[in-house]
Amino acid sequence: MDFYGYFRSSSSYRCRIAFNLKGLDYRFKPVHLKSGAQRDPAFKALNPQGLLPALVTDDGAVLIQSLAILEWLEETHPTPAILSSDPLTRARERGFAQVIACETHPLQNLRVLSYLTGELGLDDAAKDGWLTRWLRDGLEACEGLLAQRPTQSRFCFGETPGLADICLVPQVFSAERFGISYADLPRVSAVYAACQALPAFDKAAPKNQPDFEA
Ligand SMILES: N[C@@H](CCC(=O)N[C@@H](CS)C(=O)NCC(=O)O)C(=O)O
Repeated sequence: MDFYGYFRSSSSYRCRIAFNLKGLDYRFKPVHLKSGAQRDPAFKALNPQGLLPALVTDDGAVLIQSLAILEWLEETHPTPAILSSDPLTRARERGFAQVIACETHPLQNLRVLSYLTGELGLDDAAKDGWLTRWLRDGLEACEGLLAQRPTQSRFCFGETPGLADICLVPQVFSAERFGISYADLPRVSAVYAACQALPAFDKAAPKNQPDFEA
């Protein structure tokens, strides 16, 4: 498999965690987001949306959108599972993942931030206010969902990491990167710490990627 990603990309980070949890190898194809390589015609021929990640399977099929890639990985490499065998828990895991991937992360995306400071002319303080508003909103929702769980557990929805943890960790990492505190969210903090202790998560961290830049 060829995996097109970038060390700091949250949605690439999600896929890297899943590859590691499932013990899958891939050829890494770096796409330098900061210099706009995602808009190069060669990359847009692969993903017309011009966003990371993209995965080219061994059969040459191109997959985009991290949640779709994660679901495909789960269906083609079911062990170890990242989704519960219980339909209700599975729906909760997917709902939690979507709070992050559909409602929170898109508002911190490079192209959105560039539009705020470019076309809309916002200064850095206003941009930081935007980030704090929307990232806190998402993380507070995650804390609420974790508090609602019928059974409290080490990871989001059980004693092994799954889809929800895969989405939560890159989102908390982004909060740290943007200087947004989450210390008052005890369940989010505890799950993040539990995940950080696992090699699959550590190996997927931005600082451990071949294209890492300080
Ligand atoms: N919903 C998409 C999000 C994709 C996305 O926004 N990717 C970011 C990196 S995390 C990107 O490529 N940004 C480039 C840009 O904004 O120009 C997914 O989950 O894959």
